[in-house]
Amino acid sequence: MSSEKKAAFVAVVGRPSVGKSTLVNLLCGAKVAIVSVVPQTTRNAIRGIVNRPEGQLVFVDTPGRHASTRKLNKKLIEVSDRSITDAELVLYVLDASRAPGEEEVAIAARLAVCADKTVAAVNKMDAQGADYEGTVAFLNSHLPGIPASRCLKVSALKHQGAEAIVSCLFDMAGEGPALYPEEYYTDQTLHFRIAEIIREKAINRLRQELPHSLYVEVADAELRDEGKRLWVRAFLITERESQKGMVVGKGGEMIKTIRLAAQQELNRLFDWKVDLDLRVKSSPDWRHNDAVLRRLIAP
Ligand SMILES: Nc1nc2c(ncn2[C@@H]2O[C@H](COP(=O)(O)OP(=O)(O)OP(=O)(O)O)[C@@H](O)[C@H]2O)c(=O)[nH]1
Ligand SMILES: [Mg+2]
Repeated sequence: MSSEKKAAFVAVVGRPSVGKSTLVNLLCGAKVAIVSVVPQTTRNAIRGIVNRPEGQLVFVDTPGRHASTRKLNKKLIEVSDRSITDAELVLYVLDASRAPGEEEVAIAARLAVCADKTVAAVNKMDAQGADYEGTVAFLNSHLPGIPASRCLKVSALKHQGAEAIVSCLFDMAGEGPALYPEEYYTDQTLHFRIAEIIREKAINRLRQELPHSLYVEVADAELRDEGKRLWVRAFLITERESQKGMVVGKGGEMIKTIRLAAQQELNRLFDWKVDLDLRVKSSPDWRHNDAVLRRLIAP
């Protein structure tokens, strides 16, 4: 092995809900990206950094690629496309427990031009009906450029298969200096991470009602008590005025549950004691508003 260190950006790509964010968190050994059972949870290119003696891999988690021409969805596809183009390597995540279908065929077609820089992670091997051979047969026919040695079995949920992925990607990575300081595991801003954790808690509790209609804005964050406490004011924003009631819940129960769950997780993630002041407001039709989308789904 050369003594030079390696470095690469790795775009993590696939259908919605295949487990990309769960896998990125496992690879990074830290909660970098939020996770939910609702498809299209991830809305940004989210970087998670892995430092090893061999060098550094920067995983770029991306929104699941869903075939729809709605404005928000088109933005999400753009984020995915840009990440694929910009990255030196691609980690293509597939769900072994779901038949491929048209959406998967479209993704394979998108990745055909970069098959030589792609590793396939066949995820959810723990799930009932997981079909590794079937998934590899799909890959062989649609992406023959990916050899069997780069089709890896994974269960992100059961923490299995991450090391093989890291080592395969380091084998393919080029030499280069680290892209981030070695103590970093993500480059997200504090405001963004807080907003995402709140959104995760909200999505997971309101998933029947309005997961896609929500976004979160952190209005203010301030250290208090000689830097021991972090006070945060954030807004959960619905698309319609009439949806606010659902988020608040009967007697304020729902917003309280979301606030406490978010606060608990933020206390685990950060060294400060977090005080979260969480409120609800509406921003009519934000999913069709270019200015809001630009702010929310920055590259
Ligand atoms: N059984 C099983 N479930 C998994 C595995 N990995 C992820 N999941 C579940 O799949 C669901 C979606 O996971 P995410 O990590 O949010 O999926 P994603 O691909 O990032 O989804 P989007 O951001 O919406 O594109 C969650 O309920 C996860 O717990 C796995 O290895 N096995
Ligand atoms: Mg995700």
